[in-house]
Amino acid sequence: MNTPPLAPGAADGVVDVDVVVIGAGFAGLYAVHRAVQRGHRTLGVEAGAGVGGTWYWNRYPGARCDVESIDYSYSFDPDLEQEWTWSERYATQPEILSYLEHAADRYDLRRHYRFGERVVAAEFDDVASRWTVRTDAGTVARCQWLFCATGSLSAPNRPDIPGLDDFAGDVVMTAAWPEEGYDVTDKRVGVIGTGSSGIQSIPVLARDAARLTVFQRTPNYSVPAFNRPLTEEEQKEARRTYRERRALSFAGGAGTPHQPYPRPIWEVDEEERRQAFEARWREGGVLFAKTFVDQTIDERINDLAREFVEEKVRAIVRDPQVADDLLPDDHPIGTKRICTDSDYFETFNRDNVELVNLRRDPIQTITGWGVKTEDSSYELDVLVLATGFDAMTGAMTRMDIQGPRGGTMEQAWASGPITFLGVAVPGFPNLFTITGPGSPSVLANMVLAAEQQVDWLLDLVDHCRAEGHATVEARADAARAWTDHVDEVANGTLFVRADSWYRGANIDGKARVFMPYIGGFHTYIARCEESKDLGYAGFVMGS
Ligand code: N01
Repeated sequence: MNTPPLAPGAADGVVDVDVVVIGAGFAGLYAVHRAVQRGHRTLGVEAGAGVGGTWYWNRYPGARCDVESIDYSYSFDPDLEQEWTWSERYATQPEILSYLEHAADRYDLRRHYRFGERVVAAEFDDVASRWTVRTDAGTVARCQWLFCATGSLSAPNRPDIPGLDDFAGDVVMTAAWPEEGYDVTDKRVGVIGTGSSGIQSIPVLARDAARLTVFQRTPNYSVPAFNRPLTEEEQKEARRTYRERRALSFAGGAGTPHQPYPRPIWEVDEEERRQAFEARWREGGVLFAKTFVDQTIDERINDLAREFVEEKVRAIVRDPQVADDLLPDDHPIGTKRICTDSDYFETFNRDNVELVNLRRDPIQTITGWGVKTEDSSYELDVLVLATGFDAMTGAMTRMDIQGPRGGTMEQAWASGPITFLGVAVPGFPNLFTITGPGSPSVLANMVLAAEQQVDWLLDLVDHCRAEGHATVEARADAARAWTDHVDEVANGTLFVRADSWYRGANIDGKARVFMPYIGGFHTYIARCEESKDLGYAGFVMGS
């Protein structure tokens, strides 16, 4: 294995490597592992003090993955699959973090990393064909290939609410939960935000808090996880069938082995339709969005799915007004990611929990003592911000990335991210994005999506080396055509009817462009292979 010459290293204090990988989440760790295996001198840089990425930062109570644990795990090493035991259907944040720590130790990855350093800038030198990467700790690294495994949901959105900085109590963000934990016992807690992070944390916070006030601007669809420990039998079965399960995941649209109901909805009677919805509801969580084929394309099917879920929610929530307030009326079901909860709707039956509908009674200001809405006041000890992320592009545009012809990434993506195959950006040679915009990313299984992209990109790097090319860059026309295709496919679905973070709609001033590729994981892989078979069509190489 190669060890990068870590600081102070070279005489001028600059770390000189072949590959820099930004990030130590699932994608970054895998990129470092594979790059080192292929003989590249590799440096990883990570802002967190340890590995984990999303699972390092999002330590809020109740944090879990909404993809089943046996699917949301590395597939590249069958030995790793056999030796690791997932204890529950949906893994908790601590369990996923220990899995990533185990992977980091098992493949000896930590020694390639600098932790606790945030990359703030990167600049490409056209003459030397190298990136210079700078961190906030003063590290300067030069590399030929820059892999940005910076995460799709890693740039937290701190809302611009008047008076927020005046609040005298504690403000905690779900996306940057204190590492030592935060105890809400006997405190008056306010939660702003009812996306997945809010919906997962609210039931757990409610158990300990003296009072919990939920400030909801937009309700979301949520389906219970029906989480439970995996039995020994299930664990054995998972180990026995991992290969088939992975094959199905790579051949599927969303990177998991689950398929929609085998018959089209219009060929089944009402009884069978209800049973199909009920079965999917009981499977739990986000999978409900794909009970029937075309559920997020055909509004009539979507309406039937929506009605089924509404009935379920109304049966749980005792106060009909609260139930009404908790039900979305602004988007087709599944066109924002369906949340996966444990006792979310039941929590609103508790005496110590109150829902504030900000659409009826908006926040006017935050004061030293709490939240003042137009009609009421709420005294609080703690404010929890579950207010989401500048998704898919934020982590990239918050760094000062300068291409060789003068433009920054922020400028290049001002009207929406433009990429070829979601991995390369015209004007930014030798820079690659992993699970970035223009790729299936958040609409697939992030772990398998990262593996596929990293392997494909390292093949591209090897190809360049073998052919004596120092640079590779996405062609502008190929990137335009791919980005138009990403847009066109999204426009054929109901997803464009939702003001979601998929479309940048949660961030003021952000371009409204549907960012992930919704054509399916399998289709995307085929497109990547097609380009490779044609000698990496869509790229221009230079010496
Ligand atoms: O963020 P979100 P998230 N005043 O953007 C509200 C993944 N994830 O962190 O919709 C008042 O969904 C905002 O309201 P509105 C998953 O892919 C997965 O919860 O803008 N409210 C919204 O309610 C998920 O989709 C898991 O009107 C304000 C909330 O904050 C993605 O991450 C767990 C506001 C933000 O919701 C993001 O989820 C967690 C303001 N000024 C996350 N600003 C699992 O695997 C924002 N809001 C289960």
